[in-house]
Amino acid sequence: MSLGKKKLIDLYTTMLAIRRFEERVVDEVYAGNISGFVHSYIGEEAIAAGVCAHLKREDRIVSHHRGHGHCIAKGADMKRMMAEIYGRKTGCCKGKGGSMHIADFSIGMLGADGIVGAGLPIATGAALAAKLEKKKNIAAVFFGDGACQEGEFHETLNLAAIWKLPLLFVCENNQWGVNTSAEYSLAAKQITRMSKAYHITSKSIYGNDVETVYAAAQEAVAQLRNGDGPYFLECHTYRWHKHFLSHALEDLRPKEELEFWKKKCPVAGFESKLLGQKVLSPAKVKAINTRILAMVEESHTFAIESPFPQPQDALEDVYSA
Ligand SMILES: Cc1ncc(C[n+]2csc(CCOP(=O)(O)OP(=O)(O)O)c2C)c(N)n1
Ligand SMILES: [Mg+2]
Repeated sequence: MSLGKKKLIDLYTTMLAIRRFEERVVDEVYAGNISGFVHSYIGEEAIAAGVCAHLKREDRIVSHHRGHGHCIAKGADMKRMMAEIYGRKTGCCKGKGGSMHIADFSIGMLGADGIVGAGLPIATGAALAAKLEKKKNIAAVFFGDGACQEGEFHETLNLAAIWKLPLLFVCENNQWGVNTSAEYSLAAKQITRMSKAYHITSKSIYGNDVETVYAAAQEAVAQLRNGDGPYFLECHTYRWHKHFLSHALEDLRPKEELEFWKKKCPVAGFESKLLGQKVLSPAKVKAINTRILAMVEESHTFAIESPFPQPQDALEDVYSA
């Protein structure tokens, strides 16, 4: 598959935007400027970029605790994201959610979740809604290898299969859940063995190559829009940072493993490929980088200059049935 120059540069730009945004967040967390738990998506950028490139604004996604990349790839406003991470009133969720709960319904981002696996049934509802709306819209859910050990994972696979829902399962298999390896904790060993057991079309791919992800997601989304039921995409990848950003948390993953995967950086790898193919020039790379860094800086200024919510705001935007 040969993508046009514009598409290739778009994919690169999305990945770089995620990377630069995340790098700033990492720095701010370690400087003690951001409170709460923050999980970095660095190292996994190709998945969000490659999948979301096929989604329309009306398609809905549900993310997980490592969700900043999905938000950016789906078109979220960086300023409102950063403000949310800083717990400010101008944030996507008025500062009440923080890093792990960024949602923006206007772009089809239904939210992220601190409860492992909790996004799966929510996405099932979004896919059911899409099916009932009959507009050929779809839903996609991002989750980790750890979520595949949850009961709701199986319930979701089962319902999506029997109801032929337009639901794209995107498993970001970074091989670890905190400090427990998937090799130890997943009895099925290969995650797609489980999805195949539910008769769901499944594919396992290398998730650090954005063109590979893009091609696989294209095939998956075509099936979903055609009404042919769910699709399961397992993407092999690796996170570069500790489970969450903290001086106190230990990282028990083997150092050599991390170094091995850092050499497979999705952003640097794609950049050198595009430079080699003359799709990008060094000047263009510099210009894209400068523009993104300015956006990140602007988002940061916007966040820290925004007010915190007030105690009485806790009673707004809540309801009881
Ligand atoms: C139901 C539930 N169990 C345990 C936890 C604690 N916890 C938070 S993230 C995590 C690991 C998740 O691993 P994975 O799904 O592979 O995502 P990753 O962090 O690797 O991206 C665990 C065990 C939780 N938040 N919710
Ligand atoms: Mg994991």
